[in-house]
Amino acid sequence: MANLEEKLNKFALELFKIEVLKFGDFKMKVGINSPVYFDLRSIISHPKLLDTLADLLCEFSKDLKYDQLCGVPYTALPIATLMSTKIEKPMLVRRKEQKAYGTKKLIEGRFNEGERCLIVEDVVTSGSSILETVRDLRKEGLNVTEAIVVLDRQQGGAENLQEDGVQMHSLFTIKSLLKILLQHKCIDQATVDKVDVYIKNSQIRANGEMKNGVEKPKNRLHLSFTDRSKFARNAITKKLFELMESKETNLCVAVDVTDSTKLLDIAENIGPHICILKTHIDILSNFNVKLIQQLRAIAKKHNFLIFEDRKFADIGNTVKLQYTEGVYNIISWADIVTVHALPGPGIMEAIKQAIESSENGAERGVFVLAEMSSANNLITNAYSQEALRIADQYKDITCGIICQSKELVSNPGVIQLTPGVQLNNKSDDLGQQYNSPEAVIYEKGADIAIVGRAIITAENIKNTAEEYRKCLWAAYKKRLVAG
Ligand code: S5P
Repeated sequence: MANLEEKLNKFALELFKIEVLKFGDFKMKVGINSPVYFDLRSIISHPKLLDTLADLLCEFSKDLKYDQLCGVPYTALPIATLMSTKIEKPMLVRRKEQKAYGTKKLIEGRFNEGERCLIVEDVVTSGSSILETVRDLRKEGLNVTEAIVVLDRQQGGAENLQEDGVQMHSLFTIKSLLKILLQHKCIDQATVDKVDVYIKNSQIRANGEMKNGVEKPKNRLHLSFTDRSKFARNAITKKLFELMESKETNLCVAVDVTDSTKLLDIAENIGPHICILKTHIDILSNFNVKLIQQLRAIAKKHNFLIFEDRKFADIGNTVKLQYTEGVYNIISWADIVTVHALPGPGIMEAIKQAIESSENGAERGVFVLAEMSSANNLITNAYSQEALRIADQYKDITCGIICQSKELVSNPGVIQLTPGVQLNNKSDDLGQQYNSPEAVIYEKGADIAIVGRAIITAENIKNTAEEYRKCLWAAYKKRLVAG
């Protein structure tokens, strides 16, 4: 019978064959890029291998003393299940989200206080996922001191777990795994060297901070717009960052008026105080092409961008036509437009193709709506995350994200815009919800505040725009200092 080491060698080669290990440049949960990625999720498509893995883990943990098993969701759940049936020990499941109804239990399965629970996990980087599970289990009175994992990426996870009283046992370390692959000529020495350097430079604390080497990218909330312009991923975003800093304004005014003359009049008055003028061009009752020429001339004179808040939300082909055709011919004059992610990536592809084939190619971009300001809107957290993913996929055309919470935007090259801003009111009578300029920048993380009626219905529009500009800019400065 083969000994454990031989079995592990064989298993490592099987994992390589089914591409559980990938080499390249991968974005990790903790925020630094890795030259190697270990993705065990696909093992459920290889039942024989899954079974072998469970056998290996059972053999590997045979001397550990425990009463219950608990797999960290999701990848380790089927692994823990198999182990549980093989060794006939009961298993617990920790929910990722607490149930909103019924028992509101976080831990499923029967247990007694004080029982010892062994954690099962696929891969450990900082150890934070295991620690989340450990905390919930301990809250219920379980005794958790040991974890068994398939791969230790050797980035500080073992030490972080140790600090919290959890000892980690791993089938493979990244180094032992690469050694096997090198011996069998699956990878070359250069790859091993690259991973070695990466491991040395990317030791992580449980809270995600780096211990040494490469620093985590600085939080965008504490970087100036000038510094952030260096992270801009397209020409229009860079231009916007630069004009914000040079004009000292992070104010976008929503000029929701129905008369063209009024629109131009307001544009002229607020021009010196804004970085963006936002239109809903279809609410004008007397739209004409001349208006567009005049509006663009004012934008040029006062150096602001025009943003048509079209909120495209149809299939790609229709959106392409809506963007490039019809009486409004939006692409010909709007620097930026808004896009809902609801229809999926096709909508971004449509806009991208339209931009690429237009004369102004490099000077057009989109804001993606990831959250809305209206009460009881139907956007869920999962939807917002998917919207961000799609926006990221189309970084060449994405300038920013329209949302209500700072957590959604982390990349310093992406601008957060937040509407629902007023000093005097908390809401309107159609579901709009307001926050103060200070709160929107400082607490909600907006880089640009979108202000509508608070300014355009004011008695003195010019002065009010100036007041909001000052207030918003001061909040931005305060946020910088706070970092
Ligand atoms: O979630 C959103 C997204 C947008 S773009 N909530 C919003 O209110 N908006 C827009 O911001 C809305 O279409 C309007 O033009 C502006 C807010 O106007 P206000 O008058 O309520 O400040």
